[in-house]
Amino acid sequence: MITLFHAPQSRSSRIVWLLEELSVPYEIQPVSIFRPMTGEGLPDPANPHPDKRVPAILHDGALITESVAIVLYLADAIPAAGLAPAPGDPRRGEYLTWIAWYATELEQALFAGLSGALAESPQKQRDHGAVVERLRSALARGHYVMGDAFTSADVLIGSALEFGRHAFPADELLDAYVERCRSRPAAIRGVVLDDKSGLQAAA
Ligand SMILES: N[C@@H](CCC(=O)N[C@@H](CS)C(=O)NCC(=O)O)C(=O)O
Repeated sequence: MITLFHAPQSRSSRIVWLLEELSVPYEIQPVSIFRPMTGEGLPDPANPHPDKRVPAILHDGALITESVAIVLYLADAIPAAGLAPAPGDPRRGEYLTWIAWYATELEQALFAGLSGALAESPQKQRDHGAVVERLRSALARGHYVMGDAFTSADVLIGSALEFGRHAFPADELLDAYVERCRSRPAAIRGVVLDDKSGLQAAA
């Protein structure tokens, strides 16, 4: 059994989406977290994450934290879902590249775009432009970052783009991609479960 330690409308929401894509039994354990934007919420003693953050999962006694590690771990653990090319598959390298690119390039460009840091730094502007161009050229070739096959890399990239869409310029390819991700049946179920866990946490 997989247990997801989850706080609504946070980085663990996309793991709910991923678990729905994987179509495996799992349980959601709602936990409270400190929310720096509002100053609300307290770290939850029931959360096994060493920093009391989300997401965290427990699987067969193993604790996994960090969104990227969780996404890689779960997609590999359930190969039948077809969300990750396996080691040895010629597409494995491209898949790992997209996941690492999300963590090291997209997240930074997104927060630079949201915070206004772009205006002060030609280097950040260059990095930000490169992120947009990399995404546009991938999405001009297919529905998802690796062509027409949806992978777990799209869970990270699609959810980050949806969260920070206004950090990037208006663009039909990016908008269509966000909409395509958002309208996947598993993503829609994920939103419902996210809302439900929020109500449970508030009760
Ligand atoms: N690098 C971590 C970041 C996790 C993270 O910052 N999660 C936020 C929610 S979006 C959190 O739990 N914040 C509570 C806190 O910082 O105490 C990941 O991607 O898993």
